[in-house]
Amino acid sequence: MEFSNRLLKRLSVAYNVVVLTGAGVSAASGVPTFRGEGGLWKKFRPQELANFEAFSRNPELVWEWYDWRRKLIKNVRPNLAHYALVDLEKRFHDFFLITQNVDNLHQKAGSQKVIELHGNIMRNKCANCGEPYTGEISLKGGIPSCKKCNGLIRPDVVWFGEMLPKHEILKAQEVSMGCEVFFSIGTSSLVEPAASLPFMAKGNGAYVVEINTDTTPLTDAADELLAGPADKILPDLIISLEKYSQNL
Ligand code: BV8
Ligand code: ZN
Repeated sequence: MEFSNRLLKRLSVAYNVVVLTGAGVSAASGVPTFRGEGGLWKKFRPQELANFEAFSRNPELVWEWYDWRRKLIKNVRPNLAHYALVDLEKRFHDFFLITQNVDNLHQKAGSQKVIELHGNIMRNKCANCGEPYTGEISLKGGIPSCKKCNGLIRPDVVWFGEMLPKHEILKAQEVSMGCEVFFSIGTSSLVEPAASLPFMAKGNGAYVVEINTDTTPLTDAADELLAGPADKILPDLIISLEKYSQNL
């Protein structure tokens, strides 16, 4: 893939770069996205699963869904997009990887500076007092309860209508507003407050690049859309950046 001189030039002198990722980055690892073909929302209805009311009404059903996703995620590996982001992290003095994904694949690939906006499906906590729960989850024996307050244990992910973890969203907004180049990769740019981050970056003078197989509500506002799969585009970008820097 060819990249614009504008992008390569900016990246070759950039000090701080921020990346926002969504489910599209994990697609090549075999993790279903939410809204695309074969997406999770096609088979299930979000209002029945990814919110607290659904969990209060039918915790077993919600746990079945997460257990199914967790088993799927346990068997998948990071793909070339994840590894390219590990490489990209080493090239800039200040680099932050903000992810909406809960699949732990950025950490598995070796990314260090990951800001998890929507939690992590591999972690559990008490639905009542928030106490982390490190025990095994085996649904056969029923949903485990909190040792502290006897509340039900739930996945440590952010559901619709729930506030995002304060530290993470504040840090994500801070670094987005202070970066020179902002990448939005593999996200439908629909879920707030994550979807506003590229607009905040742009409002503060960042060069905004979208990498997506489709267009999204961000596309018109972005400085560039690199159309295609992230697991192909990102490794190509690393190679082009390497060549560009050598010819400087
Ligand atoms: C909150 C749970 C305060 C974890 C998820 C009305 C208007 C605006 C906002 C709202 C509104 N009403 C309510 C809201 C707020 C709501 C929201 O944004 N709703 C939207 C949908 C209208 N947000 C919230 O509730 C958030 N909390 O705001 O609290 C508040 C409280 C009450 C009321 C108002 C405000 C909580 C948000 C977190 C929700 N949790 N999931 C889990 O089970 O995983 S959301 C779910 O969507 C995932 O977490 C995921 O991270 C997130 C975003 O999805 P994407 O990652 O973008 O994935 P998607 O499938 O959509 O897109 C994939 C993209 O990749 C596509 O563009 C595709 O083209 C592309 N692609 C595919 N393959 C590739 C690729 N790209 C590149 N390469 C490829 N190979
Ligand atoms: Zn508790």
